[in-house]
Amino acid sequence: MSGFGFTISATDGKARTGVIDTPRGAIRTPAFMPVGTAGTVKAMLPESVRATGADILLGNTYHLMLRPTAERIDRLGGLHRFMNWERPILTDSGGFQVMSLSELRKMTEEGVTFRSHVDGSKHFLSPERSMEIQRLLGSDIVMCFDECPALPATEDRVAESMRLSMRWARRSKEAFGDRPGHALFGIQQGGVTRELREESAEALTGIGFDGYAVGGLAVGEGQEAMFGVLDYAPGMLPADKPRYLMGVGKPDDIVGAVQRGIDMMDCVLPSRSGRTGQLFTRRGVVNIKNARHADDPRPLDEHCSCPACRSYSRAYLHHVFRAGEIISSMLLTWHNLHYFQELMAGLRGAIAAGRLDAFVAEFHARRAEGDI
Ligand code: PRF
Ligand code: ZN
Repeated sequence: MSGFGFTISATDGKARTGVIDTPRGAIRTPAFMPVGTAGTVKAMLPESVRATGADILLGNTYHLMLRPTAERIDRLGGLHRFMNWERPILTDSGGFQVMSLSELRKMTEEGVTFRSHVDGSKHFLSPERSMEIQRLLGSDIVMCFDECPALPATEDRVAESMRLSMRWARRSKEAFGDRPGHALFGIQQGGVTRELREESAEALTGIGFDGYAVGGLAVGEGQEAMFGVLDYAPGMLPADKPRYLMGVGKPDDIVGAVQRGIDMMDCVLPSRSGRTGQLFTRRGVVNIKNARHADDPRPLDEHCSCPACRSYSRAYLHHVFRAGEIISSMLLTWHNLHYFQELMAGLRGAIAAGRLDAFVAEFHARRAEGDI
């Protein structure tokens, strides 16, 4: 991956902090990637997303191939120009979204045929087609095409699925080819079974990738089981390459994952919750819809420097949310993304200073106090 480099500047226990250098700019790690599924982080201008501290966004093969199509985005100069975000973009490969969103799926060794959730039209995704779409989009970090088995699943089903994903990883690498300035990440599968995670890690490291994702978690197994896997899974992946935990998570999931050696994460939670009135603060979750905020002149969090907290009262945020005003989604999303990025900055600083344990203890203690 020429043009790419991962430099770890400090470690604390299993946690690491550093920088992924890309031709489109640096990604400070541990990094949180806001989700811009359909070419937008909903309710936010790209410059506002940047102002929250994001270095990289996530985009989705599945959504963009259906609408407006990868070919159209390519003709219009690629996803960065199309959505006005010139910094790095990581794109997910589509397999996971096909499983959760599409209708009438049919999977074979070759790939997946499915019907669009938008208009019912028929489509096909394979490792080769996913690599082509991610190339047309101009993605900086391309993800292998994999399958994430839905839960509940038997261990046999998880093993079979993981082995299919490893064959698809080999085809993804072959189809990706040699693209200077672009990186390809492998995705470990294997559910909550240590032996399967080991087999998957060996297959991926044998192929060789620019980074490695831990997939197949946060799919309903619960935090304890997820942390159980994260106690060993990151250690199976090359220490000198970025490790990305896909689709995680809540603030306490993020903290636990970073403590276990994860460098990158993404989640719809801060943006989606912004639109449903759930706000993340140092003292836990605040539901702005709650009547107790109706007359409250105080900011949501007096220590937060986001626009929602700097210039508006809880009473106002409550009012615009209840009234269904568009500014509600804008302000609440901004606050949540700002909170997540501040958390990442705090984690990076704590790792650099060798005081991650103290940082995590304070993180949990403040949340235990609750909103006041
Ligand atoms: N694979 C891919 N994308 C994903 C996942 C996965 O396993 C997950 C699991 N949490 C989220 N997004 N390709
Ligand atoms: Zn705020």
